[in-house]
Amino acid sequence: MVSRQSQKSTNSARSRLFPYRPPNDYKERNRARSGDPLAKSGKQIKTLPIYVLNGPTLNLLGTREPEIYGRTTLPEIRNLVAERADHHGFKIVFRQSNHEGDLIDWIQEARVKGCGVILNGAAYTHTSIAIYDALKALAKPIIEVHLSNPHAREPFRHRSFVSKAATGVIVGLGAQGYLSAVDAMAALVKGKP
Ligand code: CA2
Repeated sequence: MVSRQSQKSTNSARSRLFPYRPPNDYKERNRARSGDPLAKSGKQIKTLPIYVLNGPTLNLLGTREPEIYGRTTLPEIRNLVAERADHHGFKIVFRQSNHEGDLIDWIQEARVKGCGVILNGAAYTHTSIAIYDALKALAKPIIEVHLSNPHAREPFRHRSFVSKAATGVIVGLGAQGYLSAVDAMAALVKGKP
């Protein structure tokens, strides 16, 4: 028989050892949001947004090389992603930068403020150990997305440091890949992939 006191100290020892327990956190937030009676408290728990991060030159989408990257512009992808996320009950933070450090700062921001990261790291995918390290420190679901299929392209695109840290990878589906990534992220966060 375990006394309430010793159960309490076991729990606090456990939470010191494992301060972050993603699946239960996600489930609880989600229950509270949907008004699920299993939610532990009557309090509204705010669901964190999905971070959708885009690397260098993706700001030029739709203007050049449509045969590789399609005709959809990044602002159009942003709107489609926001709509799809909303369908699943999520907000998004959607950003693009040509600078590696910005992407790293935003991945670190998502550790606290996001529920997961969808990342098209563009060329940094194939070069950046710094982004890999930032992703490894995230401890939240990560979906890697590419509009094209890098494996069917030049050999230097075959290596991805992002894939080594990613929960899942979606390539070669154009803008649709971002929407599939939102579907997958919603399922992961809700704990029913
Ligand atoms: O297919 C993808 O989504 C990529 O991440 C795109 C990157 C490329 O370096 C990766 O290997 C695969 C390049 C993004 C450049 O975007 C452009 C947009 C318009 C015109 C030219 C490039």
